[in-house]
Amino acid sequence: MAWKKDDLFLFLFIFIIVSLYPCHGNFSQANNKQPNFRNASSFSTMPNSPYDYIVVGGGTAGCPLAATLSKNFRVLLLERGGSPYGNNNISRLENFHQTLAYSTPTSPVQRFLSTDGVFNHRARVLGGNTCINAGFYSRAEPSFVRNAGWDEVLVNESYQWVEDKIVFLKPAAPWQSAVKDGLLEVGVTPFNGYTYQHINGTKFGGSIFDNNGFRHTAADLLAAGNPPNLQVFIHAPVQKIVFDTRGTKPKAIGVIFNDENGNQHEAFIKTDEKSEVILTAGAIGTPQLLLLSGVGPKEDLQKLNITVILNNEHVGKDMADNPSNNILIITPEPQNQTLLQVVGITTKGFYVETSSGFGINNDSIVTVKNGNMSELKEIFRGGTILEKIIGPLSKGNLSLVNTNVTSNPTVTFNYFAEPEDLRRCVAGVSLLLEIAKTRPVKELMGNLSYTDEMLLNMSLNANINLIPKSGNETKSLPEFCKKSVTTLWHYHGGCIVGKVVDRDYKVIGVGNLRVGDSSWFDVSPGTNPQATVMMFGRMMGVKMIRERLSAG
Ligand SMILES: Cc1cc2nc3c(=O)[nH]c(=O)nc-3n(C[C@H](O)[C@H](O)[C@H](O)COP(=O)(O)OP(=O)(O)OC[C@H]3O[C@@H](n4cnc5c(N)ncnc54)[C@H](O)[C@@H]3O)c2cc1C
Ligand SMILES: *[C@@H]1O[C@H](CO)[C@@H](O)[C@H](O)[C@H]1NC(C)=O
Ligand SMILES: *[C@@H]1O[C@H](CO)[C@@H](O)[C@H](O)[C@H]1NC(C)=O
Ligand SMILES: *[C@@H]1O[C@H](CO)[C@@H](O)[C@H](O)[C@H]1NC(C)=O
Ligand SMILES: *[C@@H]1O[C@H](CO)[C@@H](O)[C@H](O)[C@H]1NC(C)=O
Ligand SMILES: *[C@@H]1O[C@H](CO)[C@@H](O)[C@H](O)[C@H]1NC(C)=O
Ligand SMILES: *[C@@H]1O[C@H](CO)[C@@H](O)[C@H](O)[C@H]1NC(C)=O
Ligand SMILES: *[C@@H]1O[C@H](CO)[C@@H](O)[C@H](O)[C@H]1NC(C)=O
Ligand SMILES: *[C@@H]1O[C@H](CO)[C@@H](O)[C@H](O)[C@H]1NC(C)=O
Ligand SMILES: *[C@@H]1O[C@H](CO)[C@@H](O)[C@H](O)[C@H]1NC(C)=O
Ligand SMILES: *[C@@H]1O[C@H](CO)[C@@H](O)[C@H](O)[C@H]1NC(C)=O
Ligand SMILES: *[C@@H]1O[C@H](CO)[C@@H](O)[C@H](O)[C@H]1NC(C)=O
Ligand SMILES: *[C@H]1O[C@H](CO)[C@@H](O)[C@H](O)[C@H]1NC(C)=O
Repeated sequence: MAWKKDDLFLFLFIFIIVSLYPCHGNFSQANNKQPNFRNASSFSTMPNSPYDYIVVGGGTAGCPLAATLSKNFRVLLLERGGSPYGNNNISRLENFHQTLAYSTPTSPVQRFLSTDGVFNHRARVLGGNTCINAGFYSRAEPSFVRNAGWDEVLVNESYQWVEDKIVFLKPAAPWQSAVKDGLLEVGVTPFNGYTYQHINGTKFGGSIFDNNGFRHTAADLLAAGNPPNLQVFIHAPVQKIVFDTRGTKPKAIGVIFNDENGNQHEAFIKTDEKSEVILTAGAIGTPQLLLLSGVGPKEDLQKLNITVILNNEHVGKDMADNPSNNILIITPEPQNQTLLQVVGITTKGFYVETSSGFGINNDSIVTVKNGNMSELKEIFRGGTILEKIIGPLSKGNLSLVNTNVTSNPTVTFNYFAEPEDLRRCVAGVSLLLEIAKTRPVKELMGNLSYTDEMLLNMSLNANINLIPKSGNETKSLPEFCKKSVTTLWHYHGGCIVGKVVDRDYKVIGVGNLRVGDSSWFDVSPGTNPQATVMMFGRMMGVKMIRERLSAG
């Protein structure tokens, strides 16, 4: 369509202009340098001397971690997916929904269905979920940092390191401002303006989409690495971790990975005490890889004939995903597309966010309908206001279906198993219904007007999941919560601190192996986690360098 071409043109035009001038303010990263990486098959032609660190998974945490460690050490980063560069499905904000709906064996999005009956997605591309997510950026609540026992100064510096490179505070769109006013009207106060900080009340947060709707990703952070020390390979799915089991405890010594032609390679770390394999394959990929490598519940591993390296029943347990429920606001006119910009940080155990105008063309409507995907929900004029509960307290688990790393494991989240989670959802949906009645939101609806029951009913019909309905969902908010639940994709867990990893995120009972991603979280940090996941990658790298240098 012509408007898309014009849009691209405008973008290229601005890109060129910005590239020619020194960088200022919110446009400063539009000329990000593309980092160096190669296809995995070329690994065999590289000088194959051992590494100080092998980082598995070039995602949200893996990229900043590898870049940081490469300053002082020799680092290998292996990512199963391809390049995000030059792919407008990833780079353009307006393609967010279509890209999520498009899942093939090699696409940047890998769809999965949890046993709860809720469709979900994981990334398979350099940059990880920052290449397919909704871009919203907001720091963790101060108590998360305190509970983790982190050095606050280093935490602040590490957030700042990320923000300087790929985060933008862009002016709020009209839809987002209307919902902001609605939030203030129902008492989610004070208004805290534009900020990355987590403060009770209503605020506009940051985004990894810049003012032109162009996505910046964790892959861009690799450009901050030290090239002679940093080797990055794409299309490099790691099959398993290699252990030396001769000593008193098993030690990780390397990894086996495939290349894009299906050929197998091995890479090793140095044989000193300090070198490590670090898993940053995400909350699905990291526990999966531990299990495939023989670290996990003995009985489950033996059923698949996996040699047990370490029996630990907690690997893959405590999987969680914050349940999210929404209402749809239908408007007489189509709305411009916006993804999350405003957030209500309530004191009642939930957050409120909103998006609008889903930019879906007729072709993709057909695609989505034929594929009967969850994304069907977003075909209408208007927007959606959602609540997501804090935590959650409900936990599930993950287990292997076979020994092929390409297969999605079976994942269960047990949404609302804990009554407190359900209570928070009911409070959240009640507030959404109140927001829908505020003047600024009613103005968006023009002459249209809806009862609570109509709003709940529209949401139930639009949010496609495979959970059986009972027919009484619009009469009971707990039923509504359980039956219309969706994901905001903040799934985490599987390698919990104190159970699978220690407080330095080293795998308990195994040497030279660490976890560096959202799989160690027991709650999801902040209103949305990506800020803290990237910050953590940077912070852990700095900490590891400092510790090694001070140890001499
Ligand atoms: C659709 C969507 C929307 C979201 N919206 C937001 C938002 O607006 N704001 C926000 O803060 N958060 C959002 N999130 C959540 C956030 O993006 C994730 O929590 C975060 O990115 C997870 O980071 P991670 O490093 O744990 O995993 P990932 O970023 O997934 O990184 C894991 C990487 O490891 C790779 N990998 C996996 N297995 C292997 C293997 N065996 N070998 C080699 N590589 C492997 C994967 O391909 C991937 O690149 C969203 C997530 C999704 C999916
Ligand atoms: C970016 O834009 C926001 C919103 O207009 C503004 O408040 C902020 O000061 C800008 N940041 C910079 C560094 O110019
Ligand atoms: C982008 O997504 C569309 C489906 O929405 C797909 O047909 C197309 O091949 C994708 N392009 C790339 C470069 O992956
Ligand atoms: C870190 O940043 C937060 C938010 O700006 C601030 O409240 C806190 O005092 C900072 N901590 C340190 C140690 O600088
Ligand atoms: C890298 O591998 C991918 C996937 O097989 C392929 O499409 C691409 O052409 C390869 N690139 C190079 C430079 O060989
Ligand atoms: C495990 O090995 C046994 C004996 O070789 C075999 O009978 C069984 O089918 C194997 N199971 C799996 C899941 O491969
Ligand atoms: C959509 O954006 C255009 C261009 O910025 C603006 O003119 C128009 O008023 C917006 N429409 C709505 C419904 O906000
Ligand atoms: C924010 O709200 C929480 C309750 O959700 C409360 O515990 C906390 O003290 C509040 N923080 C501030 C700074 O008021
Ligand atoms: C979608 O299709 C309908 C009817 O087939 C047509 O009226 C409408 O203009 C199309 N919209 C777009 C954005 O192409
Ligand atoms: C996972 O949890 C479900 C439901 O709580 C339970 O039925 C199942 O046995 C668990 N699976 C594993 C491998 O622990
Ligand atoms: C793993 O699964 C993929 C995708 O289904 C398939 O192409 C590959 O051959 C499988 N590998 C093994 C070793 O079975
Ligand atoms: C709604 O229906 C479900 C399933 O039939 C039942 O378990 C639940 O108690 C009902 N709730 C109400 C409020 O009637
Ligand atoms: C659509 O969903 C149904 C379950 O509701 C499933 O049986 C069917 O295979 C799905 N079709 C496609 C194309 O995904």
